[in-house]
Amino acid sequence: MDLKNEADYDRLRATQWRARNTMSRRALFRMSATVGLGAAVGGMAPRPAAASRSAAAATGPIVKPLPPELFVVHGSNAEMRWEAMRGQGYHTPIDRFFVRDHTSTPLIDVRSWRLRLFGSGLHGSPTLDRAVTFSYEDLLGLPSREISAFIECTGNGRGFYTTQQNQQVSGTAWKLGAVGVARWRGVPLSVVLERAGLTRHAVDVMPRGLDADYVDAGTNHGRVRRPIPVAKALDDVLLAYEMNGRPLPPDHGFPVRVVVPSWVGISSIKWVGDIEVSDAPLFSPWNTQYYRLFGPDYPPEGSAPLTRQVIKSAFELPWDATLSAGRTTVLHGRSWSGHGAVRQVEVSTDGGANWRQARTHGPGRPGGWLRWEFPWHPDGTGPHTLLARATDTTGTTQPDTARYNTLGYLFDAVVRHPVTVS
Ligand SMILES: Nc1nc2c(c(=O)[nH]1)N[C@H]1C(S)=C(S)[C@@H](COP(=O)(O)O)O[C@H]1N2
Ligand SMILES: [Mo]
Repeated sequence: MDLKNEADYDRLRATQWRARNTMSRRALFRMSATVGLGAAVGGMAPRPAAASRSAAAATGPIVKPLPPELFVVHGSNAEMRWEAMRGQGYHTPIDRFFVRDHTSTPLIDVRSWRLRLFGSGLHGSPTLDRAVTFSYEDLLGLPSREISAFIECTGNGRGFYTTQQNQQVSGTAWKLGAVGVARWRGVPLSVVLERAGLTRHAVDVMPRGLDADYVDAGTNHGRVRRPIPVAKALDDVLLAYEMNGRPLPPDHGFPVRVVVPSWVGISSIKWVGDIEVSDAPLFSPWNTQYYRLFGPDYPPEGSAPLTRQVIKSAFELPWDATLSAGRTTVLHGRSWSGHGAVRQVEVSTDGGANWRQARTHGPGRPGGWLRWEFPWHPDGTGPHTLLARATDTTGTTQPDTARYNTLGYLFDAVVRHPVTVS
């Protein structure tokens, strides 16, 4: 079986998931209990019935329902349909937030869950067996912060390398729906690092998930983990336990996930179990063989490990939408960048020949997105191509083509969105 082939990979995962489900009744019960406890501790109304219902209905690696009007499922991943953001507020509701699982969503018992910090960058906790530990209640008792931030898969837009640029890339062929903006509440990672005894010599911090080992092409890479530099860790990284005002849902990292604003989605480790803090650089497959740029334009070991997401725009429209002729339709969309707030968006309704500025809703926010609209009166029936092109505060504008890399990361080019006027 070729595990680099997505279909093979997905079949294997489906088999593994079915095997797991035959023994999952106790896990489901545990989860309904844990969500109850989490909610009680967090001072919110418990939702155990809803949680066990959605878990019982799950037929794949993802726990929450994935109705086809909201999601396109790619194996263990689920992409949001952009038309599902039409009429929504600033944030992406949980019921339509994309999910990217390397294996499958684990159901974690919050009563026995502990966060463990260890490593040469801490005073007196060199190894995992001498780790500083925090329970869920410990974290809830620490100073908290709430931020709005997007989480976006580094491969978001990957499918357009092939469909727009005629280039072969490997990985999930996402359109633009592997992104969402949520309100995240939790403890700043800096607070936990200070309490754990951070030294002045620490350079890297590596959170690791509690989901299953990731096996790719017959190689077991161990549990999902990726280092972040201590400067970023101390800046704006959150250990989040709430999403949009509720306890984190299982698929998004319950009980606690890392949120690394503006950075590649892989940095935001879900179901975090331990964090290694080191006085020397750390490595994992996720900052060496994945999440670097490879290909003819790059050195053999790849680019430097990826950090910030690039600039993108999306219309809140179905792919191949049908629009009515003879009247004005207001087109809506959102643009975002990991390098700074979006400051301007232009739209073309004629395949890129003419561009006009979209009307934007308030100023852009770093780490978030900017909503915009554009009234359009189509001048004829038939197929049309809509384009949106954003510029951020660094002066970067979306290019016509994205720079090729074999793993199809960081697609930033203007997307050609087909519609039919009839
Ligand atoms: N433990 C763990 N963390 C993880 C992942 C994972 O599979 N396991 N996937 C990563 C990737 S690649 C992305 S894009 C985001 C997706 O977050 P979401 O599923 O909440 O949208 O989580 C990241 N954190
Ligand atoms: Mo991702």
